[in-house]
Amino acid sequence: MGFSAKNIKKDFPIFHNSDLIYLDNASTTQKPQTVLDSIHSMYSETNANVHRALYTLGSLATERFENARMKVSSFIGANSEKEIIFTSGTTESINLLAHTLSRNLKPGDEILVSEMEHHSNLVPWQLAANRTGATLSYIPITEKGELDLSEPDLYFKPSTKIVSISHVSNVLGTVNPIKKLSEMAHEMGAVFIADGAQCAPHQVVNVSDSGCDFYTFSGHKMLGPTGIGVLWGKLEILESMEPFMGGGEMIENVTMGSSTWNEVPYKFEAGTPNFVQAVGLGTAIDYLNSIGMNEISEHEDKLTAYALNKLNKLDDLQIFGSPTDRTGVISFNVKGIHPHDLAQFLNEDNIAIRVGHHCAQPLLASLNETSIGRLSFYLYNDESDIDKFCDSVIKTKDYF
Ligand code: 7TS
Repeated sequence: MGFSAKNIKKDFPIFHNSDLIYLDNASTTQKPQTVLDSIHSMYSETNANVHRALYTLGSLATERFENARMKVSSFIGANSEKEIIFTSGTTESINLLAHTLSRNLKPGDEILVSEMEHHSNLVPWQLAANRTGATLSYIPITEKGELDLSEPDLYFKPSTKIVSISHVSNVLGTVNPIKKLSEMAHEMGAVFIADGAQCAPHQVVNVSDSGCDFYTFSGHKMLGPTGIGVLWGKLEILESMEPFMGGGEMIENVTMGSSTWNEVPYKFEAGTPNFVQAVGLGTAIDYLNSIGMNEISEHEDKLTAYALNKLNKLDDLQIFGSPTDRTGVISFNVKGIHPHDLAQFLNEDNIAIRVGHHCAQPLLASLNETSIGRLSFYLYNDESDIDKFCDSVIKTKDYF
C-alpha cells in the first residue's frame, strides 16, 4: 500500500477521537503507540541500570540500550556505533562540542556560525568565545533566506578553527549545503559541525558521506521521547577529544588524584544515561524505517508545495524566505494581525502552530520582525490540515 498520512495518524494515540491539527513539528513531534509501548516495556520488564549490573535484568537493559545505539548508527550511516554518543538532545550535543573543542582556542582564532542559527547553535559558541578570547563570526543570509556565500573568503579564513551551521533552518526551512560548507571549513583546517535537529527527522542523512566531522539531533523531534539526543562524530576525532562531563561510567581508572578515561562513546556519557529514552528512540527509528525516510521526505515536499501555493493566494499573508532547497517549515505573518492573536484564534479551532521568535532572534532581527508564525509538517499531516489552517486564517482575518 502507498503512503497514507491518514493511516499513519491512526498509529498516534494523541489523534484518536480528536480533531487536533498539529502543525508544530519543528518544536516537537507526537509519538506512535509503538514508542509509548517500548518505554512502558523498558520500565515494566527490563528496568535496571545499564553497563554495571551483572544480573540478567541488567544485561537485558544494556542489550536494549546498545541495540538502540546500533539503530541510530545505521539510521544516519555512521561507520561504527562507537561514533554515536547519547546526549539529552541537540542542545547538550552542541554544548559538549563547544566545551571540548574550544579548549585550545586563543585570541585571534575564529568560530564561524550563521545568521540563521537556533540559539542552541549560537549561545554555546558565544560562551566559548567569551571564555577563550576567540572571535565569533557569522555568515549572513540573503533575501531568499539562504546563506550568503558570495564572498566566502570573508568568513572562511586561516584563523577559522570551528564552523557550526544548521543543516536545516528551524524558521525558514532552508537546507544548507553542508558538504560544500564542510569542504570550505576543511580547506582552512577547521572542524565542521552540522546541527541536524531539523533535518535528520525528515530526510535520509548519511553522516559518513556528508563531509561533516560532527552531526547533532534530538529524539523528540523524530517521534522519540524527550531527554534523548545524539552527537555523531568521526571516531578518530572523538578519540582525541577530552571528556565533557565527569562522573560514573566515563572513566577507566580513578585514584584520589586523577582519572583515566573509558573508550568512546562512553567517555562522553557520564552518569546513568537516559537508557529508557534511548530505547524509545530506537523504536521511533524502527517506525520511521517501516514507513521509509524517502517516502516521508517526498510526502513532506508535496505538502510544502501545496501549502506554499495555498498560502501565496491568501491576501495579506507574507511568507518569509523563498529558499530553493527547502523542507516543510514555513514562516509567515498576516498583515494587521499580531501572530499571538492569530495563534489564539487558531487554537479555538484546535490548530496548533508556533508563534514567536523561534529561538532565532538574530534571524528575526534580519527580517525586521520580533514575532512570526510558523507551520511545520511531519508524516501524519496532510492537505486537509493545511486547508483547515487556511480556513481558520480567513475566519480570523474577517474578525479583525
Ligand atoms: N537546533 C535547531 C535547528 C533546532 O530547531 C532546535 C530546536 C535545536 C537546535 C535545539 O533542540 P533541543 O531538542 O535541544 O531543544 N528547535 C525548536 C523550535 O524550532 N521550536 O522549538 C524548538
